[in-house]
Amino acid sequence: MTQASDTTQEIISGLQASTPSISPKFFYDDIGSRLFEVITLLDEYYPSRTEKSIMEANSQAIALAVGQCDVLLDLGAGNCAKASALFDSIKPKQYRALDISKAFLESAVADLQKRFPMIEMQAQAFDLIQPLDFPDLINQRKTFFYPGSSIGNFDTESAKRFFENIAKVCQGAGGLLIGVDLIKDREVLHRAYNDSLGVTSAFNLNALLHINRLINANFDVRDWEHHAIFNESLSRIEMYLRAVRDVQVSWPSGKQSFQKDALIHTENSYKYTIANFTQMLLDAGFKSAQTWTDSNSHFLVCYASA
Ligand code: AVI
Repeated sequence: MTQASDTTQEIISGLQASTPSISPKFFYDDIGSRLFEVITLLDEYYPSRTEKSIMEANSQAIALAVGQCDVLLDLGAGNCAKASALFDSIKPKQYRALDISKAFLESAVADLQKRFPMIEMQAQAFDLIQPLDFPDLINQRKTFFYPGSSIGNFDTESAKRFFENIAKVCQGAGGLLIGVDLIKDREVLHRAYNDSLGVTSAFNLNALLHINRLINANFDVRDWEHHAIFNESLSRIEMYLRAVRDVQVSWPSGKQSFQKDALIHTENSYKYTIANFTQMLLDAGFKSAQTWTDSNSHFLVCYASA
């Protein structure tokens, strides 16, 4: 099966499932990536700036925990800004940026290479659903970097499997530097995913425009509204698109009806406690975990040693 038809099949199966869903990876077309950048600037969306401030305030302690860094592997590197902010303290010999979009990554890495000519750099196209396998880095002490609470978009079983794989690839040396969002007052959480400017709403609705292009469908964003709630029992924000009227959507090989108020699930964003997050890392095979947080305990930065 070709890549294109795999994607088409994945989207159609999601739309036709008994609980319709769209994978959160379809948020990130050109517009979606920019909307996400705007989200990170919003007052209500505290995770990005809080993580940055924790990293800055504890840069020396983090560098000490990481120790020697032969290779910094930046999982979901984007514009590489978060990793490059660590270069002066962690001093990696090699930097490998991994992300789905290689073209975007290559230009970010090329710019970075000019600023840090001493660090050997590579851009590698990589989807995190692929097995983590770096045969060319065997015997190098690896530091994996996974900031931004992207781990929150995995369910807890997948997160644990992901940690097990990283611990295994580390071969008893190096580790994982990760940022994760913490459980907090539900109003604060609610506002972060229901901002007053409606940027998160636009980000969510834009997935439909992306899907239209990918499978040649005819979603009309005016038929849908953003819906985000905190599910306390599962410790996660759940994002949905809700039909504001009866809707029929079609694409070349099929169609799907949605009744008024029907939901399409678009994202989960799990929130952790410090204790259950560090326990998950230890259960996955890491030897120890050091943590840093902000004065409100809104966000956690953690280094798990392999
Ligand atoms: C990328 N990810 C960690 C963000 C989050 O908070 O789960 C995506 C996001 N969705 C809505 N706002 C931000």
